[in-house]
Amino acid sequence: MSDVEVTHCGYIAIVGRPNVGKSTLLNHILGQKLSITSRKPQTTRDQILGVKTEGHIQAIYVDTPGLHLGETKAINRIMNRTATAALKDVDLVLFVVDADRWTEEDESVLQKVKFASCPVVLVVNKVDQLDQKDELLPRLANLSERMDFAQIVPISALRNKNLDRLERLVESYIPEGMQYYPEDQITNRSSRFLAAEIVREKITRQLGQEVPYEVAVQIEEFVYEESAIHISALILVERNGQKRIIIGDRGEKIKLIGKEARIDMEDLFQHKVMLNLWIKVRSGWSDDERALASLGYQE
Ligand code: GDP
Ligand code: K
Ligand code: MG
Repeated sequence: MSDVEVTHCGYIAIVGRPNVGKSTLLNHILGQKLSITSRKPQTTRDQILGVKTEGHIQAIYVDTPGLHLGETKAINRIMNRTATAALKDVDLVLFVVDADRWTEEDESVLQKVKFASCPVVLVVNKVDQLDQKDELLPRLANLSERMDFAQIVPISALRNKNLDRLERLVESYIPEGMQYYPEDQITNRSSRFLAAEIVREKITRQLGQEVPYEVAVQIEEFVYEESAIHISALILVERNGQKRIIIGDRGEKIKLIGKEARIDMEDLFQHKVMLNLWIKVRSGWSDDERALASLGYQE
């Protein structure tokens, strides 16, 4: 127990289209890799909470899947519902955009964010790789004419630029309230869930465009022993070709995925990990609401 009593506690939703850096922001605020990230959209499929308790303030961040335009597949519909629900019942919204680009998808997020019942901070991310410098200011001016932002904060989540300022700003919006999570708890998610997410991240990163977002990971075994945590993960893909790609020549790709995942797990769990990966083809899972529910993608 810390000796400072928590007197302020609140929820902050991190929203924005896919790939603007929402999960990177959460990880860097927490100083721990909790939410998986990658260059590909749809990396974050579920809502995940990141809890930061510092002094008398507990900030509960809600990382969301990006809002999508395509609602054709069941998994996209579920991800959109998750992201929209996060806008309700929070004390502050961080609307994250890419400093360099404004797209139709940003536009549709703006339309939703407009109706948030709490203050909205516009977080302009990736300023470290800003190319179109002269386009940014007019765009921001235009945006703030169309919506009343509590504040506009330029940051680089990846390079930890201006995150201190953003956090102090966030804290100023956290209302009085009782502590919700113990101060050493950093997420609402189970270790099993985090383990599955780590494997999914490594697969997403290892593969080029070949395999889209049709990979799911199920943890079949998670046994904690003094010597090591024994984890078995089942990778589900849609097609045989995807299975071949993930396995790679003489199994070298899946070996690498397993190695990288194990290193991240050991870092997160602070314990030795023995990881086993299995792979299975199960076609149609990403478009089948029932199969999704059994994988945990449910509200
Ligand atoms: P999300 O889909 O909004 O959660 O985005 P991610 O956090 O997964 O990040 C998408 C990609 O943008 C990843 O490749 C990140 O490394 C990259 N990224 C995130 N923040 C920054 C940043 O501040 N600067 C740069 N250059 N890249 C970033
Ligand atoms: K992403
Ligand atoms: Mg994400």
